[in-house]
Amino acid sequence: MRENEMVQTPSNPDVVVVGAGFAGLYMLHRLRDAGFTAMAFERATGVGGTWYWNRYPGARCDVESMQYSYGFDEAMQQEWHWSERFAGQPEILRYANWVADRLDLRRDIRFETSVTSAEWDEAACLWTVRTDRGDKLRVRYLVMATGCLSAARLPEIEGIADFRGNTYHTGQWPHEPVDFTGQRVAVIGTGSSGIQAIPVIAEQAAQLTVFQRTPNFSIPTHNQPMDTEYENLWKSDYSGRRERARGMRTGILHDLNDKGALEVEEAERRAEYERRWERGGTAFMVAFNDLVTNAAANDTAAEFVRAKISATVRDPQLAELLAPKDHPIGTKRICADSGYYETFNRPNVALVDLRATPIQRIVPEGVLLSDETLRPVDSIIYATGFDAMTGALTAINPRGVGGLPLTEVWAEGPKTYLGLCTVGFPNMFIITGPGSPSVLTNMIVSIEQHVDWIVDCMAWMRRHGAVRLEAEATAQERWMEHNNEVARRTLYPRAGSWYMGANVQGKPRVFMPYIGGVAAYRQACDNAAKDSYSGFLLQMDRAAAQ
Ligand code: FAD
Ligand code: N01
Repeated sequence: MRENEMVQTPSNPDVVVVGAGFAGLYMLHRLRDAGFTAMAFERATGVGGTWYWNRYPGARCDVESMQYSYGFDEAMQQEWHWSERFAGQPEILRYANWVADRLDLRRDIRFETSVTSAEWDEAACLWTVRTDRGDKLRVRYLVMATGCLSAARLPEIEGIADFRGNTYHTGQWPHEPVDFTGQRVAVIGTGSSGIQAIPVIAEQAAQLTVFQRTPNFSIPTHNQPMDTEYENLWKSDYSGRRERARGMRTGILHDLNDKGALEVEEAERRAEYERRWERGGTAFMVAFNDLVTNAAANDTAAEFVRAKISATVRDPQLAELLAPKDHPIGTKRICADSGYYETFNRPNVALVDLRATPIQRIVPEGVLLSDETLRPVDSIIYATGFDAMTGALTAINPRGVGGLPLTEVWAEGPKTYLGLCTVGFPNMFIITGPGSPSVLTNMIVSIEQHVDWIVDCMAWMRRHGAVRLEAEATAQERWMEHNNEVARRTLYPRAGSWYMGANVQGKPRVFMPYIGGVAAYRQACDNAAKDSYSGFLLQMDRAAAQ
């Protein structure tokens, strides 16, 4: 495509935002309010990010809808009504569209346009950003709202392209309804996406074969229509509740327990797990205050869930295969399901244990296992996840000071100061980047905090005539050391999870999100800002001040 030197409106805005999910949308809104001109580029045809792409059957949030929504506007949060305790993907996508319309955001978003490169021009203190439509923009600030779970990943299995039937990835699901009626369907992968999709697909397909490499822990959601009383309770003090949520470790207002699992008698412990299992949802993991820090405490929760699996799945051999034993519960993202384990009691559902018989290759007729058994299928669904946290950033591979590409700078794993900025990439901000709490939290709470901080920072720079801001190497080093140290205090590094980069061959194994909690993290960000952006190098240019 011929290069279109400048996009038209506004020509060379102050800021380019990449992505129009919840992060990009709120970013555009705040930038506009603060008097900055901005243009967002979005690969999709519409807004919503995660909820635009992940249209697989059963997709829904696992943070309660009353909390998994923006909290920045009282009128909006009062007006929107969620129909279920945990909303499904279509409803969350409707919500994202409603927000975009209500705030009139679309006029600053270029859809069906991917940002393909970004280069820092040190002399001019500007980013040159290019898209696959030939746009070239020169902007002061680059904001990566590219998403932590937006780079869908097909597994390294030979022969994927040889398959004669239909192939799907949960993270790139078609827009038109997919009908599996009468089909033999394979689902490869049993993470959160597979676990949500499997029960729904099992109801439609003639035969469903689940290919499981690692069993995962899943807690039932017991999803239900929104209880009006519960909704009203939230809305009677929405802003107060949001504020309290911001002070929680995960950004979620949970029913916390300040006791350790081993401080109580067995009967009390079981009763607590039972109560949370019955209530449903991921609050199971805060049943006691030491489940992710103390292996013996964690074992009690893991054992409880394993017992639930064996009580649910009628075939004892199958129950055994579905029971996770290779990682502490919660150290891989805990799953939330609607009838997952029950699905394995259906006559049309089979499990293939890939630990015993790995996939040899995909062949035109289906899945060929290492023992030469062929599982013939009509459709294959890859529920194989994402190149998480870094994949969408390294795909753009911005070039910073001296033309250094991000892939080189992050060759041993992502390094950031506060998860927001990285040394060598001035005026580039990452929303919910590695080194921030992001994926360990209610992401919308984390997104709002990042966006607010970034826009406040840009406004401060404008007021003080600063044209360049870059993370300081020592501040970044200290932050990364602190990150590693808090991660080491937990059981998380014991799991081969995507948090650790373990799901992508050759990706460095480092614990990417910051596990010190949303409240402590917010404090660190606020302290840096209050201290005139300590930990950042600033370059002043009085003439450029507005
Ligand atoms: P995204 O929603 O991923 O949006 C990023 C956008 O950037 C995408 O639309 C992408 O197309 C675009 N983009 C990326 N690169 C480029 C490029 N180079 N050029 C142009 N556009 C680009 N979090 C929770 O807190 N609670 C939940 O219950 C929850 N459920 C989830 C369920 C699923 C199935 C998945 C996959 C994730 C879930 N998450 C959940 C995490 C979820 O990703 C976040 O909550 C949130 O939606 C992220 O918003 P975002 O705007 O940061 O990123
Ligand atoms: O991806 P995953 P996901 N052969 O990486 C398997 C969010 N989310 O899309 O564990 C065979 O978790 C892999 O096996 P193993 C949430 O944050 C939330 O499910 O590597 N199998 C694993 O079972 C979540 O954590 C919700 O051994 C292969 C699966 O594929 C994140 O998104 C819903 C394989 C991938 O699991 C990602 O979830 C959905 C291979 N070669 C998503 N390669 C909610 O409920 C991979 N696998 C809110």
